[in-house]
Amino acid sequence: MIIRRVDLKQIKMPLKSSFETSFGKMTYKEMIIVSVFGEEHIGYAECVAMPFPIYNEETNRTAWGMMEDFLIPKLFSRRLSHPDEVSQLFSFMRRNNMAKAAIEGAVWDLYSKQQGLSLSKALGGELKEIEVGVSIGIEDNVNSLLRKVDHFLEQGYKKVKVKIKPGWDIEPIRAIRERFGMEIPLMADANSAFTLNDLPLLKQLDRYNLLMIEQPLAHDDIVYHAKLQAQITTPVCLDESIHSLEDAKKAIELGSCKIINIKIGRVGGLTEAKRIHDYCDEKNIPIWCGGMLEAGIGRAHNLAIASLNNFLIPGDTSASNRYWEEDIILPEVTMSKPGVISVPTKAGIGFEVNDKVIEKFIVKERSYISEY
Ligand code: OSB
Ligand code: MG
Repeated sequence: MIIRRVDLKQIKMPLKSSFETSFGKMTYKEMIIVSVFGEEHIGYAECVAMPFPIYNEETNRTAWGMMEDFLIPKLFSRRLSHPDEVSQLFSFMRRNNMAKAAIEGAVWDLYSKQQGLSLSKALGGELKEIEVGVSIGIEDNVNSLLRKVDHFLEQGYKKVKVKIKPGWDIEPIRAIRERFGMEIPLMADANSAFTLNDLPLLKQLDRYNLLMIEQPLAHDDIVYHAKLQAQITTPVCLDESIHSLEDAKKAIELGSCKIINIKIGRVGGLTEAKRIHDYCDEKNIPIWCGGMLEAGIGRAHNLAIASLNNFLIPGDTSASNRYWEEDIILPEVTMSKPGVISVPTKAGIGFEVNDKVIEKFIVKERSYISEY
């Protein structure tokens, strides 16, 4: 694969409705669109870092700097024959996984376009359609939460995830169960907002037949999560704590979780995501694809990874219209039937990039040309 040019474009797009988690409220999303130029094709990916280092340590600005100063020069320094080599090439750098994943993902898209394969096929995905859920932020009050849950169930979403934090914990879950019954697929995501001191409260959640509780404890913990899992029946799912296959192995060995949420950005790319998938498959640990409020390009990458066989739980990859007035790809991501999205079959990510929308929201851009 010959890569002579990489473009970075940062865009800032308003979310259709604000999204609040235990770490803050977002009304817009910034993302860096990476374009990697081959001889005939362009590979695309989206960096999923946030404007603030509140989910992990990265921001759009740090990711841009890491790509510009280290990752793009490294990419230009060697000729690749397969995108699996990119994560190896980037392993000199500690962390900064979202920056790494953005470049690596664009190379994967380019490679699959060169091979004439869908990104899903290139990754070894076999699922033709995937079941999807929706992640609902912290709402101002229970009534508005119930209205949202009703709205998304109406659209057919196969899993409802609600964000919780101290003070917005049992009540929203109880209210949803009371209104919609004990059987709708429901889970909670705490984004690290609790500690083991909250054990009595977390134990109360066991009454509500939740599919799982996602990342209840610290973002960098696997030890206390194991203590927690031993004392509650609700399965613990790790998000923030898992950055690599190594992390997943340790968490599974310790009993820190029964389920893992895979985000391509958090684990440093598609190759690592696939390795975690394969390992969890072997260990009978169910996984699902998380989300970072991606625009269409990132969403397309999520659809491709979620087409691997062990993605058995509906993920957070909702349709474009759940987030955006207008997405950056054509066609937009829609459900083919209620709660189901078809995995694209065209080459690469399988969508056209809508440059008109990108131009509308662009805040910064730069091209990098290889000197080799
Ligand atoms: O913890 O899964 C999370 C969004 C931003 C940062 C972290 C998380 C989320 C979501 C939204 O839950 C998932 C989505 O709809 O993309
Ligand atoms: Mg999460």
